[in-house]
Amino acid sequence: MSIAFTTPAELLDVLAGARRLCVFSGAGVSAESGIATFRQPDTGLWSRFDPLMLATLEAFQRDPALVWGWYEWRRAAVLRAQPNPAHHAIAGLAARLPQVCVVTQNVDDLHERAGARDVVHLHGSLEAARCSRCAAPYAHPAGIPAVTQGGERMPPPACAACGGPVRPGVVWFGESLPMQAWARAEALAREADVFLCVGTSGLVYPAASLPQQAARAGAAVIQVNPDATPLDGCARWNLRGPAGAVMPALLA
Ligand code: BJW
Ligand code: ZN
Repeated sequence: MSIAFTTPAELLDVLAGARRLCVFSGAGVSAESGIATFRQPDTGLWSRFDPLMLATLEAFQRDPALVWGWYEWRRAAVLRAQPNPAHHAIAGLAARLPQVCVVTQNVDDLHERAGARDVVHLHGSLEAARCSRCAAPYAHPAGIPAVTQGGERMPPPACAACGGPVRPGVVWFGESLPMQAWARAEALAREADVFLCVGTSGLVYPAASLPQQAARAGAAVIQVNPDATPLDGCARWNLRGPAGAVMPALLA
């Protein structure tokens, strides 16, 4: 069932009665904070940048300064951004329901900054850089990196332990998801009675299999997205609108 905007009473009842709610989020949740999504025409990162040049291990090995500079540019944007009403509404759900977990594909920390306490990062984090050789964690210096545009080169720092090049702590195409995070996400999807997908195109696997897994295990799947996605079919409700407006309405 697709609706224009008013929240159906039955949906509000299902949400209010949720015992185990899993929120599954994507880049659309942070769009209203000014963080670019990936696949939207014109504004999406992949409409301006080639993922094969930036978001694979081969790209990093070929041109580490290009890749490191691009991720520092994106980290600077996140440091300047603030959580929006969607992040706040998601964090607010925890005060009303017995168990709320957020499984996010986002590499920003806006869920946490809005107050969400249980956040699983499937695709890593911009703040979790590590050595590409020995995996030692790297702590970014405080402050906002001085990269003003995507495409500006910046050599990656050298690892303090082994001298190897430090890499962004994100999951690139062809890489496995962090094992513990993925195991937890699958368990949360299977155990959820309500599974809420917010702002994801549902195109990137294996993350995109979670709504299907949840639906098959009996969860009521709700989707919030201004556009149609491949997840529409497994959602009991498709709420078409921006997360910053729809999510607060779900708590009203
Ligand atoms: C709003 C809104 C508003 C806008 N409010 N909504 C099975 C089938 C086919 C392919 C594969 C497969 N299994 C694996 C693959 C390969 C690949 C893959 O899935 N490719 C597909 C693209 C075809 N997957 C992988 O490589 C994964 N690894 C893996 O499978 O390992 C095993 C393996 C090893 C070796 C070989 C093969 C397999 C890893 C995937 C890692 C994804 N990494 C990225 C980059 C992370 C780092 C970075 O940030 O740079 O993660 S790609 C990018 O996409 C990022 C995102 O987390 C991810 C998902 O995107 P998301 O969040 O859905 O954003 P968008 O832009 O796509 O959508 C935004 C949505 O928001 C839209 O719907 C808008 O309408 C909506 N929206 N404003 C609400 N205000
Ligand atoms: Zn090292």
